[in-house]
Amino acid sequence: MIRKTTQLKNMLLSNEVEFLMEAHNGLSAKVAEEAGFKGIWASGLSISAAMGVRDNNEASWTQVLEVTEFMSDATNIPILLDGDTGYGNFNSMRRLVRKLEQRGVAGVCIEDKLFPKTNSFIKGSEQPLAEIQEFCGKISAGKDAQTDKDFVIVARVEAFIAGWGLDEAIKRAEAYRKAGADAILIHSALRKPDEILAFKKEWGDRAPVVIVPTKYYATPTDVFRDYKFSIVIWANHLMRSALTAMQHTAATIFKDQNLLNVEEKVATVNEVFRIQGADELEDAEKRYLPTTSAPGAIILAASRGEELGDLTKDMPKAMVQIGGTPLVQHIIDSYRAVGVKEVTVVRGYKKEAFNLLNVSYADNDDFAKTQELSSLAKAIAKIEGETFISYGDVLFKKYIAQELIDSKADILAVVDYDWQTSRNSARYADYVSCSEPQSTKSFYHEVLLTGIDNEMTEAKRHGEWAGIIKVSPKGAAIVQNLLKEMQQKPGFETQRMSDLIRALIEKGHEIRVIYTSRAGWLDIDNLDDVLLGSSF
Ligand code: SPV
Ligand code: MG
Repeated sequence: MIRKTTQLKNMLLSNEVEFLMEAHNGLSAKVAEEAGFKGIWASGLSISAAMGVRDNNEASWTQVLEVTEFMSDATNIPILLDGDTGYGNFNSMRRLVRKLEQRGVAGVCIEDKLFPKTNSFIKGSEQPLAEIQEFCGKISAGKDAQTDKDFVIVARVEAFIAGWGLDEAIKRAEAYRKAGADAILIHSALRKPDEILAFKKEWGDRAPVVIVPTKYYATPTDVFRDYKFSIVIWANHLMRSALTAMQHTAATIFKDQNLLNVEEKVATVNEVFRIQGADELEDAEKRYLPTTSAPGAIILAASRGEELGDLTKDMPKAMVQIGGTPLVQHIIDSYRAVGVKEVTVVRGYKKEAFNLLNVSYADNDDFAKTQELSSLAKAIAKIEGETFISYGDVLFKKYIAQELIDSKADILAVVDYDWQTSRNSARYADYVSCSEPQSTKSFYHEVLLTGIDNEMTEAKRHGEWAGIIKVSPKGAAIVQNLLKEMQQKPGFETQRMSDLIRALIEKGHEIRVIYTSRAGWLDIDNLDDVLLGSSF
């Protein structure tokens, strides 16, 4: 990319009339750039106004420098700073130039008035001008201080403003050119462009000439073209338009005491985010932030649980009270205890009975005709990042959730090695075989799940799956993809979690086993369990 200093220099030297748009902070600088302008005028009037102070050097030069730094960081186009009188003598000017170069500002314009200055449109004729030699020394000092050969110094002649006439203006401009100024800014407060046109006619092409048609705004731009001015500065119009808009908005809201008449007329918050570059930060976060976001949990709670009889007439099993709290809330509490943030409950039967706080819901409205995987599929987008998947009728101890969190394995399943002491051998159970029975070795999570089947022969059984799995971010992607694949095949409606686990094994994915005893979990299968649950 061409350096900003070189861009501004090229604008000064080009044969076309070029334009600088005023800006006074990072936001307005972005607005000017997005509108298509090739360069920015960092106006002293606008910057001071935006700061709520007067254009009389009430803001210190380093405060102005800070503003220009934000403007420079916010844009890719060059900035010409309105440097007033250079904020002091030749020495101040040297330091200013060096600091502006460091902050990426492409040039500075200084005017031949005295510090502290007053805006040219306030009693201009009463304003004293700088002594010519003193001002020339300031220009030379600035040129000697710059390290980038294309940094631009514009000398602003205030002879017309102070009422000194054309000859004085030309005399000063010529002295400043000889002192090293890259261009002359000739200023005028007349409503007609007479002074600046007379100046340009007399001056010819000795050096580029910059103008500020704030007062002679009705002059057609083609006149400036005909006279071969170099740069036209629209010097304060973003600040002034912002002022009008803000006054109107403030008055309307004050009067209405509501936002209805304003909302449609102001930029949306999303537009603010866009111009701030929020997208870029989001991308960068993906690249640079560690992906240890909080784990999530999906709880399958779509079924009625007929075995609980009248208890589930008006509510699903997951909402049945256990010790005064809904069953599923106990499960959520165990998850929260290990740092789970987002909990998704898949509802089906009597879904309106769910009234949990801080959970999101997914709905399997076909719950009567479908099985567990159809419910899981309703929350498929939530199988992302570290995720627990479990049933809405299985209580488990917090230490089990903690053990699952502590393991970095991609897919983990909790297995009850105590299957023989099942309270109710007639109930449905997902029996599993493992690479090894429970032993101290399983403490290190080295045991793999090798099969799952509710009709598995006793000889093969190492335990019963406790209805809980946990996946890492990588494991989540595996499960999500496999579920998508299974969804496409006939018979998906009747498939259970055990079918998913079996499919994972068949595809060669390792499922690590966390062994637990009966003491670690409790599935609520009948009224006895509901009572047991309150002391679990
Ligand atoms: C500014 O924009 O601050 C200027 C131009 O210096 S003028 O206000 O016209 O003096
Ligand atoms: Mg100014």
